[in-house]
Amino acid sequence: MTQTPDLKTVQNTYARDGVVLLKQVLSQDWLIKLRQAVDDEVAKGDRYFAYKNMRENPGVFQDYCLSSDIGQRVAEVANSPWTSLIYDQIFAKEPGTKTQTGWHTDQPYWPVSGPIMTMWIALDPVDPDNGALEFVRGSHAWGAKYRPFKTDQLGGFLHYLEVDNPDYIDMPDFEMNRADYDIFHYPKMKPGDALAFDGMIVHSAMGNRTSTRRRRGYAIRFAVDGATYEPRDTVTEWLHDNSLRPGAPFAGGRFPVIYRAS
Ligand SMILES: O=C(O)CCC(=O)C(=O)O
Repeated sequence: MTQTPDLKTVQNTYARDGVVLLKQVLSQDWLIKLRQAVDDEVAKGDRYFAYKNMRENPGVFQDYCLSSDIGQRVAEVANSPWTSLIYDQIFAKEPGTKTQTGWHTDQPYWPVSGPIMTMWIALDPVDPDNGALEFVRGSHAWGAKYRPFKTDQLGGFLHYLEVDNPDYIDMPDFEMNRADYDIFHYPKMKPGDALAFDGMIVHSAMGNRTSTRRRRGYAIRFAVDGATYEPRDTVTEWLHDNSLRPGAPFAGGRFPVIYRAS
């Protein structure tokens, strides 16, 4: 039987590696509701990256973000006195979707500096056959701000954005040079398990090589203590909020504080 690690171990792993597996974050009730909500959304037939910010509209996603214990979980893992909500996103890699989601870091796509956490919640069993996420261990701590890029439907590289912006550096070819990096994945996630990972960690997702097994992931992005609002360039515009002052804590306005330690 796998033992659930204590909170200190979880915090240390997250701080050291930039990612940690959390067992059974969802109750059965939320799992059923979120699966249905994802299916309703995906039935609209949009593109892979388009299913985002559902939590801004009333419904299951908003209910989950605002009324479950997820904000508290985030605060605990990050050792933060508060959590605010940035946005949510569905990643449904359906059977036969062989494309690898390219290596990237998330944070350069958002108007924020400082500590950010994604909770990527598995709604199906996830393993290397149907699209496990891969991480470069510890890369969140490198301080490398990689140039954002445009992708195709499924996350394959198309071209760089902000090409003349000296704030960014080009990303090494992690795929070609895998042996040079400490790349790892969690071999098995159960429905309801979550990966908590840092906004600066280098990661990708394998293709879904199965012909029958779905791989639905529900990712929610959160800010924690130390995160500040930094509206920078065109890439991050869709998350701008003029009610926040540049440099202010990333909390309030469009990004409600959903948990505060009492
Ligand atoms: O689930 C995937 O396919 C990709 C997830 C990802 O890259 C992310 O959540 O930042």
